[in-house]
Amino acid sequence: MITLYGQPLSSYTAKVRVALLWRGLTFQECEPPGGYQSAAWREKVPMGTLPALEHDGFFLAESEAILEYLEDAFADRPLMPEQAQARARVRSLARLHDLHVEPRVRALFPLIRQPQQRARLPELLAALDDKMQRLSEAAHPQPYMAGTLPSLADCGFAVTLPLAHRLLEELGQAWRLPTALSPWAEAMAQDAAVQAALSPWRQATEAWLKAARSHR
Ligand SMILES: N[C@@H](CCC(=O)N[C@@H](CS)C(=O)NCC(=O)O)C(=O)O
Repeated sequence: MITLYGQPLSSYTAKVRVALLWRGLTFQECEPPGGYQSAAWREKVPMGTLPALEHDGFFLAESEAILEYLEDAFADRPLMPEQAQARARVRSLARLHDLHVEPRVRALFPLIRQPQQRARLPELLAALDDKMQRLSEAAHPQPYMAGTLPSLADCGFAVTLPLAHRLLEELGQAWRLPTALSPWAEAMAQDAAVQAALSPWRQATEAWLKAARSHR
């Protein structure tokens, strides 16, 4: 039995959902026991973050560790190539998402909630575009980030880049991916598992944006 602990609005939860659906695994989803940021949740995940995964009594936090665990535990449905250097490249691109790109997207959230911060948009947009340009130079998608097949390197970007697009749209800013990433975006848009994984996250994001709009 696999349980994904998370919340619909959590993009890192959606990242793990992409991997689970790509693998065709059956799983249930639960909100964190006691609620997000609760003492009960911190007892299980000291950093208090989402998501976490439970598999037959084994409990694990941190999305990238979860993705690698699924790779080891369900080896018949790989999201990693076999060759050592190709595997390392997948990990490197996945790190690039978590450490460089996602934080630049997350930095846009305060601008949605607090219109007085919007003067920072040009600076934040330039920082994001710089990371996107570097990503396009690092990845050369064919059409997936690490080659011709989906891999762990795609899971985070599958959520974060639509999130960037949606947040910037909300901020009145048209945004386009670097041309080299267009085939990747097209592949994601046509991928049924990715779109199913994003569905609860999209709904929650729209509800959050609506609520943020009404509080301004
Ligand atoms: N490195 C963590 C990051 C997860 C993360 O930042 N999750 C967000 C929700 S999408 C969160 O829990 N934020 C609250 C916090 O950091 O306290 C992972 O990959 O699981």
